[in-house]
Amino acid sequence: MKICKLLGVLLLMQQLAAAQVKDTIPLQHGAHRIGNRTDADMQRWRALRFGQFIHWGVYAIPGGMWNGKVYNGAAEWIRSWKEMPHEAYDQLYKQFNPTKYNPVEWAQQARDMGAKYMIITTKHHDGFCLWPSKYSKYTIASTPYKKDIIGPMVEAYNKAGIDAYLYFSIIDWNHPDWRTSLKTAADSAAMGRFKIFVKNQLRELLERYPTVKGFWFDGTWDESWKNDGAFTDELEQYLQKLHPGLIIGSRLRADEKGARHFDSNNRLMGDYEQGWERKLPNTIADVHGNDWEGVMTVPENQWGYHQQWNGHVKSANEIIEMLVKSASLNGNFVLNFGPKPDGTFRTEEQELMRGIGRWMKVNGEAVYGTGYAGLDKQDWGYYTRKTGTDTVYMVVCNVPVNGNLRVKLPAGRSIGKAWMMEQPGVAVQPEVIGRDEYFIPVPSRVYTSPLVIGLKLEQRERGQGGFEKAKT
Ligand code: JFZ
Repeated sequence: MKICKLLGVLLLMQQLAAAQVKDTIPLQHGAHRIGNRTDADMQRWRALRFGQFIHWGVYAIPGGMWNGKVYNGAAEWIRSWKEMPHEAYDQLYKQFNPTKYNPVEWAQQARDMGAKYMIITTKHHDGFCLWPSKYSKYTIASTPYKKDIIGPMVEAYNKAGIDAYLYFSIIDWNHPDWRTSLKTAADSAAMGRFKIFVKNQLRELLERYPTVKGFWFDGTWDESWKNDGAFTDELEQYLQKLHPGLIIGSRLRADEKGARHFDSNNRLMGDYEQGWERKLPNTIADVHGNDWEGVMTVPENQWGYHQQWNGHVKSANEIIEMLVKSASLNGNFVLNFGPKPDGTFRTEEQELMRGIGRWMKVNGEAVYGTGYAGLDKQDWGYYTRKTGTDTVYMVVCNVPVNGNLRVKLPAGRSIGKAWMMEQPGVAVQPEVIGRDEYFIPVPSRVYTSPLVIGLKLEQRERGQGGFEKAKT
C-alpha cells in the first residue's frame, strides 16, 4: 500500500517536471521578469488609475474630411485614404498654426477632470513630430507655429500634478527608410538605418523632457519590427538604462519568434499589458494577475480630431463606469481627446471633462490607489478596495428597484461601518440578511450619476446566528 502511494507521488512529480519542460521554450528575448514590477515608479503608476490621452497632429487640419467628403475611418489615418493624395497630406504642416494652444489651460482642464497622467502623441504614423527633432525636418519647427508643443505641455501638466507619458509610433509614413516587411537586402539596410533613427529620436525625447515617466509605443505590428525581437529587447533595456524607472507597456516588444505582448511562453513582456484598446476585461481572470491599461475613445473609433462624429458618443456616466470597472480589475483607464487644429478642445470634450470631474471630485477616492476588492461581483456595479486596507467602495451604476444593495462578504468578515461618499458624515445602516450577507438600503430617488458607498470591513466577532442552510 505504502509503496503504491510512493510510486504514485513519484509519477506525479515526473509528470509535473515533464509538463514544465514542455511549456518552457528557451528564449533570449522573451520576458525578463515574472510577475509585476514592484518598484516605486510602478507603484505610482498603479495608483494613478486615470489618464488623459491626446492625439494631436496635422491630421487635425482635415479633421476627417477632404474635398467635401467624409472619411469614415479614424481621422489620424486620413493619409491612407485613397481620396486624399499623399502629396496633399504631406503639405498640411505648412498650415499647422495652433495659435490658441494653451498648455496651462489644457493641464487645468485635465486636472479638473481628475486625470493623474497624460499621454501625448509626439509622433503618429504620419511621422510628423510635435517637438523640433534634430533628426527630422518634418517637425513643428517647420510649421508657421515653429514652437515646441511637447516641452510646454510636459511642464504645465507636471505643474498641475499630472505625470507625462510620450506616445511614439514606430510606423513612419514620412521616413524613406521605414519598411513594413524586408524583401530585399536594400530593405534590410534601410530598416537598419530606420532603427538607428528611432533610437536617436527616443534618446532625444528623454534628454529634452527628463521628467517623463514612460513611453507609449504604437505601430509595432509590422513584420519588419516584430521579426527583430532582439532589437526590441535591446531598445527597451537601452531606454530603461538611460532613464531608470521608465515605464513601457507591452506593445514595444516581440520575442525572437515574433510573439508580441506575451512571449512564446505566454509571459508578459514590458511593464503592463497594453492590448486593451477600446475594450475592457470583464473579470479578474481575464487580466492574469498583470498590470494593465485600457485606452478609450469618446466616439466609436476616432483618436485625432474629426469634424463629424458619427455613431454613439460616450457620456460621462459611461466613462465613469469604465474607469471604475478598470480600477476594480487592477487596471488603469485612459480617455482620449483630439484637439482641433487651433489648439482648443471641441465643446463635447470640454463638457465631458467637466462632467467626469464633478463626479471625481466627490468620489475620486473610490478610484485612486484602489484595485480589485476580492468580493463577489454584484449586479448593482463594482467594488474597489483601497490597496492594502480594509476600505472597500461600492460604485453603484444600477440601483435595484427594491432599494437594497446586496453585499456578500467572505466568511468571518463583517461590515464595521458604511457611509455615503456624498455625505461621509451620515452613516448608512446595513441590514444583516444572511450569514456574511447584507443589504445596504439606498434612498429612493432619481440617480443621475453612479452612487458610491464606502465600507469599512472588520473581522466578525461572533457568528451571525439564525441562518441555517436548507437541507435538500
Ligand atoms: C493605433 C493607431 O493606429 C491609432 O491611430 C491610435 O493611435 C491608437 C491608439 O493606436 O491603433 C490600434 C492599435 C492597436 C489596436 C487597435 C488599434 N489593438 O491592439 O486592438
